[in-house]
Amino acid sequence: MPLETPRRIVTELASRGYNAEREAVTLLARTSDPAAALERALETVPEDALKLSAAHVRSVLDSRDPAPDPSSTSDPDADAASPPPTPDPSPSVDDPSTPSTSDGTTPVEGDGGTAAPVETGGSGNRPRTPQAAAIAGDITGRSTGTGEYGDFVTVFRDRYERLSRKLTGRVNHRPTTAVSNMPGGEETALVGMINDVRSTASGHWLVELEDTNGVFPCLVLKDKPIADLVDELLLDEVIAVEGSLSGDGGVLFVDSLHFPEIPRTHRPNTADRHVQAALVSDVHVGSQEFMGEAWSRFTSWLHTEEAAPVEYLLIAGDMVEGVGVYPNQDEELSTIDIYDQYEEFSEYLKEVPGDLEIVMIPGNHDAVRLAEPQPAFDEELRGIMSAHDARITGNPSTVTIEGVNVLMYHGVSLDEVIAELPEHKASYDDPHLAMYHLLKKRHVAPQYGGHTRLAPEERDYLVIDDVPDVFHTGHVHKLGYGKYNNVLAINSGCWQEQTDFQKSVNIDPDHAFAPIVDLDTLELTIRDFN
Ligand code: D5M
Ligand code: FE
Ligand code: ZN
Repeated sequence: MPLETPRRIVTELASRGYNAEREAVTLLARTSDPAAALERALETVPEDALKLSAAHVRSVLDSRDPAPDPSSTSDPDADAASPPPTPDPSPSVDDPSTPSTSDGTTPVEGDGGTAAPVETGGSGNRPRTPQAAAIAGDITGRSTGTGEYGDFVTVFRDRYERLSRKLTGRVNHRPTTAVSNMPGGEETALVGMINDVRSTASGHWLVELEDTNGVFPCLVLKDKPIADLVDELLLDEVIAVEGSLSGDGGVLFVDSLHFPEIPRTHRPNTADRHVQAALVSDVHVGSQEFMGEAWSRFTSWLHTEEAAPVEYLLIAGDMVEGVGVYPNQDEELSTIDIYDQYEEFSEYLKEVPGDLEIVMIPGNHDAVRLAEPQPAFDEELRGIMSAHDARITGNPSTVTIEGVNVLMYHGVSLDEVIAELPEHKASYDDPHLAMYHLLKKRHVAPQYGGHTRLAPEERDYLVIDDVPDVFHTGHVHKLGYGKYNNVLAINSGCWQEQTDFQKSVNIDPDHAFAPIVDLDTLELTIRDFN
């Protein structure tokens, strides 16, 4: 059995009936041949000992002086320190009264991250057997776009076709050309992409809908209840409207408006055993504000008994700070070369127990193309991050772990949604509300052109075809979570303290939290490593 990780060492010791001091495990893990070191330690351990002590391991190692593992650079004392439990800072969570949520009652324990001493004797300590994650909807290796105008036509046509299919069962719509030829006063419906939204002189709303045939103007009267929905419309999203034509047949007066939506009846898939996944993002290694010590408290916790059910680690982009992402960013870099940043990130990744399955997608700070969908890290970067054999996939991707479908998307469009929608419908303090709108629109980046750059492809990889069970984003550096029609939405905060830029625009990041999802119940626990 390979013993390259503390957890494996712990498991092996447990199988032989030993407990171990945490530091003893750390010392063994750092040797070039942990299996041999462990054998030697056990050969010489006093017969009545139930616990392998660090002092004993040290004496065994000193007697033979094995070469230290050159891949390990972390501070040998870091693991021994237990961070004090920190109270839950009440990160944003759904108000159960929010009408758009099904129950809004995601249970949370905010008891803080405590790196407990390793106790291996308990029956709960079993070897991990994570299943290989299956990936869908990944652009990597499939990009065909040349950036020509024709590619934009193709990607929008694909978006329209796939999203309109989700609406056609709900309304009896006709193509815009047919509606143009109908007599005034008739009732009808349209399914179209939003071409324009503007207010009229009298305060009503004119929404121009475009389908594959043409464009048709639709009027939402300001005193109708559905007028409340107008402020959540984004350009290029696909909606359906029903209503009646004006006397001259030139405008549709809208009575009802529909989004592609997540069906309220959605029943999420769950794992058939007790197993958990840690969902993080925005590590930003290479930034002066990267919180290396907090990260190490998190990875130390992953080695504890309490974290034994955590078999998956999902990282939703911004592994490193990158270079030249924002003006004057170089003033806050601790590492200026992007490849050096990935080397450093890789060292932090090595702290994660080797038997966790890791899945990573890129973000806007990573060294892949900025336009979405973003392909996964290239061979050179994979080579640098190879130590953990992580699953490296594109942004967005749907990852199936233990039967649970997790849609991972970095989240640049959240800036757009938050900028466009009124405060009570989406804000940095409640990033999950912005995520709900992406679910409702069944598209991870409905409107592009501002923050969001779109790469034209043959297919719109950003359409949310299948309803996910969990939607995981990051980017805005705020923690927020809740359920939207039974889909668990989590925006996972960051591992970077406030930057000067963020200070200047009042972004107050939620850092060093690790949301842990129970894959068998989809319940959430937030762990605090501040
Ligand atoms: O993004 C972190 C958050 O901060 C996200 O909401 C964008 C915003 N941000 C950060 N720096 C800038 C600059 N310079 N301009 C505009 N918006 C910014 P991240 O992708 O981690 O940088
Ligand atoms: Fe980020
Ligand atoms: Zn980002």
